[in-house]
Amino acid sequence: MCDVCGCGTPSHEHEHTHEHSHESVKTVRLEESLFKQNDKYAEENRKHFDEKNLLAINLISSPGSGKTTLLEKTVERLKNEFTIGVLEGDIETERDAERVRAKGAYAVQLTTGGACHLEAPLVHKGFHALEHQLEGKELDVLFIENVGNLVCPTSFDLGEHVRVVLVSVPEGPDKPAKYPKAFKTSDVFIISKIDLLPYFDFDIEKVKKEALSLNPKLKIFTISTVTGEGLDEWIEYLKELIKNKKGV
Ligand SMILES: Nc1nc2c(ncn2[C@@H]2O[C@H](COP(=O)(O)OP(=O)(O)OP(=O)(O)O)[C@@H](O)[C@H]2O)c(=O)[nH]1
Ligand SMILES: [Zn+2]
Ligand SMILES: [Zn+2]
Ligand SMILES: [Zn+2]
Repeated sequence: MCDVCGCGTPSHEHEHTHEHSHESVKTVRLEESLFKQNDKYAEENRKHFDEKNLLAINLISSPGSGKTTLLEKTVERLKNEFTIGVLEGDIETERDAERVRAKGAYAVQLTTGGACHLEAPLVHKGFHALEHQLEGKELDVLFIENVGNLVCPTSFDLGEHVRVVLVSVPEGPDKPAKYPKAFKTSDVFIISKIDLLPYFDFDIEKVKKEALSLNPKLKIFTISTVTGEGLDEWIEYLKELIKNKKGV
């Protein structure tokens, strides 16, 4: 699945049975240096964002949970008041960046070319590329849409201030229990596509309770971008955060 973290690499098999201590040591070292490098850049990113009083938000979810659609609606609602940047993480294609650009955001597509998550060095590069588009303007908020995946992105700090995890109603109610790290490391939980609740066996209160049992600090929103339900609360929350960050 992933060229970088090797999350989909099959373990090798052969006939003899010697211990693989040398290989496991190498793997651990590689992982350590990968995370060290990531954390160094994450701190650098956060420093850049803080120097500019810019609020950075990292959105993670399974593929197709509605991250880009929510960003389209969010950009529509915030663009008159704030300057918005978006970094769009995908394995391939420029489509998501084009979608949010069409709504009025400055956007840079980050294609990972195989990796199923974003890492801080690529975000750093993308942020500087985004700055070149601004023509002297200052960003107020930066959304980073991670690659659709509920596992790997949870292990990589991108320098964000707020991490948001989305689960859409058709994905089913078992996601918090199955992917606890996504909920433990996030600040906000969005249940998306709630217009589909009549058609799915999805007990919202139970899902909220399960998520809160993993992380009592989670702020929870329930949203449909089709009916617009829940969008006001999300937008008000963002406005408050952006203003606080700007110190106004
Ligand atoms: N019914 C319903 N469909 C939605 C809603 N939000 C998004 N969708 C649909 O869900 C599909 C996926 O939406 P995207 O916004 O592209 O999802 P994503 O999370 O950005 O997908 P990836 O970038 O591929 O991970 C699209 O067909 C959307 O129209 C919603 O609130 N209700
Ligand atoms: Zn998307
Ligand atoms: Zn990965
Ligand atoms: Zn830099």
